[in-house]
Amino acid sequence: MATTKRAKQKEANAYEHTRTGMSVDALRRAFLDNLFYVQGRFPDVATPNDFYQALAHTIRDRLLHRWITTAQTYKNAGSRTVCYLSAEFLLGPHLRNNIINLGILDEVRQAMTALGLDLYELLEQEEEPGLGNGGLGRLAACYLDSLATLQVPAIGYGIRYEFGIFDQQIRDGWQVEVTDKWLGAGNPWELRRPKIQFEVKFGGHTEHYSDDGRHRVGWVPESVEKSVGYDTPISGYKVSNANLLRLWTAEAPESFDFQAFNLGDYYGSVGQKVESENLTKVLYPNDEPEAGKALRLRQQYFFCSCSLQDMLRIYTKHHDSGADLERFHEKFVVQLNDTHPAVSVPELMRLLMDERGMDWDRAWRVTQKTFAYTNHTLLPEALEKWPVSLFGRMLPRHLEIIYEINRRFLDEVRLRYPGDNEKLSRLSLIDEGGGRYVRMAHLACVGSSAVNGVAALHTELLKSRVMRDFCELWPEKFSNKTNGVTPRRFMVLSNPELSKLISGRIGEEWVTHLDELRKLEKHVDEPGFNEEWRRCKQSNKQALAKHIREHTGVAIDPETMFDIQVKRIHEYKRQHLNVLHIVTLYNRIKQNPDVDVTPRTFIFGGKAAPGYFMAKLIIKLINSVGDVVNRDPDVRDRLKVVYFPDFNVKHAQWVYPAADLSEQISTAGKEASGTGNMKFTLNGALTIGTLDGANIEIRQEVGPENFFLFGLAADEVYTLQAEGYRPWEYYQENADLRQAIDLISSGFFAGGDPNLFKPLVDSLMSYDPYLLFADYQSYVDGQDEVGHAYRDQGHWTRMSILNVARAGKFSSDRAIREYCADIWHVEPVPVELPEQGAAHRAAALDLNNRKRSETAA
Ligand code: NBG
Repeated sequence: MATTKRAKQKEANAYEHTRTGMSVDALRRAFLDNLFYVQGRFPDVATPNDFYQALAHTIRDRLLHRWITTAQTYKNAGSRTVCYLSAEFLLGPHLRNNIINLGILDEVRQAMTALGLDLYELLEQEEEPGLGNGGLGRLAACYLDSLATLQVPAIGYGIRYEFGIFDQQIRDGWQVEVTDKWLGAGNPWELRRPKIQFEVKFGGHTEHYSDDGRHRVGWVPESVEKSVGYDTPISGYKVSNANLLRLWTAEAPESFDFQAFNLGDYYGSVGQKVESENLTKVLYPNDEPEAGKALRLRQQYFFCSCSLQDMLRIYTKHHDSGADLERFHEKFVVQLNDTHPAVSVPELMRLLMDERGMDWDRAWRVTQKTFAYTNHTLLPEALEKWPVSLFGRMLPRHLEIIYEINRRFLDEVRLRYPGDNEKLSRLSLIDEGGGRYVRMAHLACVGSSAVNGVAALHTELLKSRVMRDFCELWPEKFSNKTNGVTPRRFMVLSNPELSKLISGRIGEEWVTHLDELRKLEKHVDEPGFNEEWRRCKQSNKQALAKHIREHTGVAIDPETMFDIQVKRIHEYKRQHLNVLHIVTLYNRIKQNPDVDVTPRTFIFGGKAAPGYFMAKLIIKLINSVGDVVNRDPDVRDRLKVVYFPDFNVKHAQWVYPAADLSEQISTAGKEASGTGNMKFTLNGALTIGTLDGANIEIRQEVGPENFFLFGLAADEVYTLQAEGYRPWEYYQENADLRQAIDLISSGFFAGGDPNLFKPLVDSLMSYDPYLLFADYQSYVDGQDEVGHAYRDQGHWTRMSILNVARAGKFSSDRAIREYCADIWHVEPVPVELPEQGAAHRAAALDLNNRKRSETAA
């Protein structure tokens, strides 16, 4: 029975693939065509990159077919579109993801094999677009994936940085930053759209005047920049929908300033072009002080203005009631990914009022209904604010609008809380305490109809602390949307073996309905299954070991526990707490060489902001401790420390599937959610973690008995800080801690230099806001428990299976469904794909008709 069904399905697939140009033969022919006509190469002289490009174009063409059909379908449906505005999209390599989404991995592999090529070597050629720093940008990419898979009309809008996040090298234990030249070999996934071009003004002054009794405002800018859109298709998993990611780049309005050129100022005229194009040159690393980053504010405004102008263009074109902009929000809902796009609020007001003649009240109604805002951090230093003076100089009209929004808003507050000046100054969009600043989170909140946090605890803290006054004012605006990650990239793509094992037991439904993983629970005590599960992990560990060896020359042993911490390097994420544990184990072994410790390989990865001294020192510390530990014959077979350089999406895909233990050890209340924690869990790693961010929900789902908890809870952190945290006392009272710190202070890991790590130790011993010492003992105890548990491989594997089985909640599909239902109020619009030939014929017909009607006219 089942076989006939499968055979029928196979036949249907084969038919579908022929129909849509995805049979092995069609793929092979298209590949060769692209090699000749796009790359201009014969196989004999083609480089691996030529082969990659030819295959990428082959796949892209198949997506374009879907994409055009999707655009038509959405247009005809007249449905509401979600616009996801984000300064970062950390997409990761496209090729394999798109092949998987098209459901043609086998076909492509066969087509390449027939030509004597190895698909996996070609995949390795791809440079990933590193247009993001970390979790926030990666979340945006996961959400685009889910939006397309769920068939929701959506556009991602962002910036096409010429240089994305820097490439990281480790030299002598230190981080060295190297420019990321991701466009160097050409980007086959994007289409330049020279006609989708907008002007963006900067600087100058405003002029207020009366026109037929109506108050009008003109903005006389100092400079005008021009944008060009680049489009990348975003495929959904095994659906015909393909959405759009539109990234903006700045181009000089004229390649030359001809006037200056005629006057003989050749370099000056080229300089203007260089200055314009600098605008979208480079992504800013986060975790650095915002002050003085005028270019960053320029970038933010630039991409928001282009995106909103584009939406207005589409609105006017598609819903040809262009005059009726009062219903704009019925067709577009705009999600602000953190405050980076918050300047969209005054920009939409300006476009509606100054450029389309709408009055304030109407424009404000539309604006508020259009926007929703996601907050991604509670760290005060990460909450964006711009000096009023800088803002006014760059965006004089926007500052006026912000003042007016604020005036009206504070009038409302005064009515609600007469005489409460404290509250007024706490809520104001302008921070008046010591220098004047525009508070971007306040602007985003006032200008939006919905505000959300990214994990349950984070939303609670947002409501009760950072945005408390706002929540009191508009409780209905606030909600929680716990983050999620895409199971396509982070399971199907990066962990094919485990995916196959899972599908063999419970079918393939889980790929789009991750809750289905629950069905694994009934297999948990099947001895065969348990064993296969362990074999998968082992084989992924071998693969990672090989990969690390190729990249760093360091050999690691897949028989040891892989204890992994990969994420941005930051004091609040406490990579140095992990180091304290390593040093503690080292001391234990040195004191008693026969002591029983579970052999572990500690793997670290992550970039530090180039200007964040402490974070860079933490990297040096990890490498220095590694140097000593790895070389010491007493510990060599039991502890190993490696730094895997240049952690990015491509490398991450090797890491998560190979982890035994996931380190999620931030100080409680500091990590908004985390998404790496979810990726580890879904790949069968167990977590040692604090009650922070989404860890809390992971623990709830998988069960406390399958999670290693340690450390203070957020309220205990606040209490301790309020009472006065005295790290010195922990140091005095805890001999192991003292020994670890003393060893670092002595210069033992620094070639005898006691000054190298002094700044780090000083901070831990005095004002440390991340309370390492307070959590130290509890962490070491938790780690001992981990070491003990790992010895019982049967039980460990059981816990690993249960972690996966119960982690269905952490799919980005679930998160996007919640956004759709509660915030965006949008519905799926399924797309039906015509035959490739039929699509061409329809287009030709269309063109003929157009020609005929033009002739007639
Ligand atoms: C980050 C948080 C993470 C969270 C991601 C995605 C910023 C400002 N915030 O905890 O630190 O998982 O956002 O929501 O990058």
